[in-house]
Amino acid sequence: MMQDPDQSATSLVRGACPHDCPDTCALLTTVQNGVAIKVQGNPAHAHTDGVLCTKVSRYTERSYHPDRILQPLKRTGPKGSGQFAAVSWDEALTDIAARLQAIAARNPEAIVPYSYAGTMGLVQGESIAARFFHRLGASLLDRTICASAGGEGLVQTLGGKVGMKVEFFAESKLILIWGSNSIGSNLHFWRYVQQAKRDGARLVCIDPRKTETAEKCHAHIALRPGTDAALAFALMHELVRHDWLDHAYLAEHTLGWAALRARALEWPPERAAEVCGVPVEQIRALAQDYGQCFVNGQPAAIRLNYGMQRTRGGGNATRAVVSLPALIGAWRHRAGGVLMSSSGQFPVQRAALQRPDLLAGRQPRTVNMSTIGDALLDPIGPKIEALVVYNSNPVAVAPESGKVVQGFARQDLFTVVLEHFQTDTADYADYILPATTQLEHWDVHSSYGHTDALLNRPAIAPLGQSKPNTQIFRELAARMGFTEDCFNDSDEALCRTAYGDQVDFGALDEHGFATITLPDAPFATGQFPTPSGKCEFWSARLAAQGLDGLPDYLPNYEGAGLSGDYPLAMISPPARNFLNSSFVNVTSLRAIEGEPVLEIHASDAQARGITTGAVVRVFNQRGTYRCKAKVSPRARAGVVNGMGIWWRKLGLDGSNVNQLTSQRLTDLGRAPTFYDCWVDVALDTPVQHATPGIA
Ligand SMILES: Nc1nc2c(c(=O)[nH]1)N[C@H]1C(S)=C(S)[C@@H](COP(=O)(O)OP(=O)(O)OC[C@H]3O[C@@H](n4cnc5c(=O)[nH]c(N)nc54)[C@H](O)[C@@H]3O)O[C@H]1N2
Ligand SMILES: Nc1nc2c(c(=O)[nH]1)N[C@H]1C(S)=C(S)[C@@H](COP(=O)(O)OP(=O)(O)OC[C@H]3O[C@@H](n4cnc5c(=O)[nH]c(N)nc54)[C@H](O)[C@@H]3O)O[C@H]1N2
Ligand code: SF4
Ligand SMILES: [Mo]
Repeated sequence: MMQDPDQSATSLVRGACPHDCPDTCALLTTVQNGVAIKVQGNPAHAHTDGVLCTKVSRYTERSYHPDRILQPLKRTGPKGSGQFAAVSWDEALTDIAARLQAIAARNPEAIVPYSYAGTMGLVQGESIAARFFHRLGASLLDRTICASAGGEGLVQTLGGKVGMKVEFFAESKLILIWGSNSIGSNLHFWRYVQQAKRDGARLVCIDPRKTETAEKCHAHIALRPGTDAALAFALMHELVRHDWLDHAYLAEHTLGWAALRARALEWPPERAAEVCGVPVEQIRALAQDYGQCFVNGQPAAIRLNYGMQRTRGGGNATRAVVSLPALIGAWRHRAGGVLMSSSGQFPVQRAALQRPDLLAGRQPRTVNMSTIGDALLDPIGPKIEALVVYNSNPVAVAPESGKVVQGFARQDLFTVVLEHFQTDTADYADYILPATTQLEHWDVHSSYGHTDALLNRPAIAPLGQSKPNTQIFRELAARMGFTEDCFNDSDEALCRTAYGDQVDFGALDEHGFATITLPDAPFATGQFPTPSGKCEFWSARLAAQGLDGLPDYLPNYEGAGLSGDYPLAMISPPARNFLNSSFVNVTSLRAIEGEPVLEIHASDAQARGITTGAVVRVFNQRGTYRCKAKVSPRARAGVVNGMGIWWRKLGLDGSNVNQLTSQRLTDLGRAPTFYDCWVDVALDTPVQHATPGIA
């Protein structure tokens, strides 16, 4: 903590942004007389550069929100009605422990933890919580809802969630921004892109939606959702045909080139143009740009993001795209290669934090969070009798909400939700337990968009009766009779455990961040963390599972152009002023987003008599969702964009886009296929707002 020189009651506290965002900014919170009055970016941290996004600049508005849950609540009305009464911590924890104990006595696997990245903190995420569920022998959770298709693609091809260092994009001469709306979702990366652009770099955006990022690039390839692998193969085809290939790099540092080459030759640009729904000239031009970087010895970089892996073939598409840099030897240069996630660069001591040894030989079943609707209604294995939800809002964010809601509404399900707010999920809880925010607790953070570790110190005391997740699970453990010493570890001690001696805690403590030591060009001479040490175009590990050892193009399950009842493809990418479903209840941010909106191309709108501002029904076999139409050049023909994950209860009709998404899983990584979704749209008569006071 830095005190003002005049020793007034004002202080600046160093922290880290906890949100699920690749930027992981370093924060400086101004505290006056115990009250946080301002949250700013830490200018000493290079990636943050003193700048925060609009959402987190208003952080105090979220933490001191009048709707913050500040005491334990017990349900008094029917599930979903949102009726609760305040109870004491003692009453809540005693009752919860008794309920869980009764279930565990029959079968601990009937208890399921449900959590994701509401906070990315390693301590308030899976530390004491994981110890608690391991000790209990509860079901394990497969945390697949965001990134596991792409993650698996990365692991199979490059060997881990590894890639270029983000700062070197500033020196690239060609940047492909692929499946990412960087200005909306990765703002600090965009600063490096602007630097490169000033120095003459060419920028190409590959995205079905004409985003604010696409508008600022030199070229935009608005392909159909889920067709990225076809585009990648056509690029390879052109690289082969023109011999824009780094033969030495291919020979020394890759595995399976002959086979990949043969597959690429099946993809002339004309074929890909047909599949992707883009002009063939665009594909040729992109191949030319990429190939010329090789010819001229200039660095070419790809910023791949998770937006392109939320369709059936997302894992394979990732494998195809992350194979590209090896063809032209882009990895030889520190400003060349690809970055999808940097999270694998951090030496996180997971076993020490999460203590899987507490399972003591038990092997509980694993429940996939992405199919929680089906798991609650029609379980594989023992029926789910209790859910403990923290750091997530599944009723809003999980696919096929109709089934998720039906599952959460089960009378015989006991649900505990640790939260800041009464979210859509909390409405279905038996108990809501008030959790602290990042301003009120300790944590330590990795990043998936840069390679600095960060420390978060509490800036203020917990508001009301709220407690950190860790403390809630400590107290629950005590009531369950778990006496292991590890439940007594303090949050500060857990912060030290997170990286053990792999990161200098003194540096973290002094500056609030510490850079992980890594080579500038990690794969300049191969040394991929794969079994072979090479970039694995062909994966023996996948082949051993009976899967295709090579990447391939797998068409979507659903979507425009496929035969069936629903003629439009729908994607539902993030809204700039929300963070998944977080911040939807912050009035000033919701005011910027306005209302839930469906962007639709003029031709698709005209065919349906739809104009901007009209209330429309968006529907398919899974359900109907009402929102406002916006006829917009941001939408390509045949694809509609349902923007943002609104809280269901703050939407027009008490639902959101996930009413329409399916529980089908991706090819690799068991992940959801949010953007592999067909729908139709029709004009609707205006409806009243479901919730009073939401104008
Ligand atoms: N402001 C804001 N920032 C966020 C988030 C947020 O909700 N709001 N969410 C955070 C989270 S959880 C994550 S995982 C990260 C990354 O989250 P991502 O989901 O990668 O989000 P975006 O960077 O917006 O990129 C998604 C882009 O992919 C495009 N897209 C959709 N389908 C396809 C496809 O098939 N192919 C291609 N090429 N593009 C496609 C969409 O139109 C969109 O512009 O962002 C994080 N940052
Ligand atoms: N249709 C569609 N659906 C999507 C996506 C999409 O693009 N389209 N994106 C998907 C992606 S990429 C992701 S990552 C998921 C995200 O889904 P979630 O991980 O569920 O993210 P959020 O919706 O932000 O909800 C996080 C919740 O955690 C709470 N929280 C934050 N900090 C703490 C804490 O310290 N303690 C406790 N107890 N609670 C805390 C917040 O108040 C918030 O309600 O959604 C997925 N769903
Ligand atoms: S949400 Fe992202 S951009 Fe905004 S402050 Fe947090 S890390 Fe930075
Ligand atoms: Mo995500």
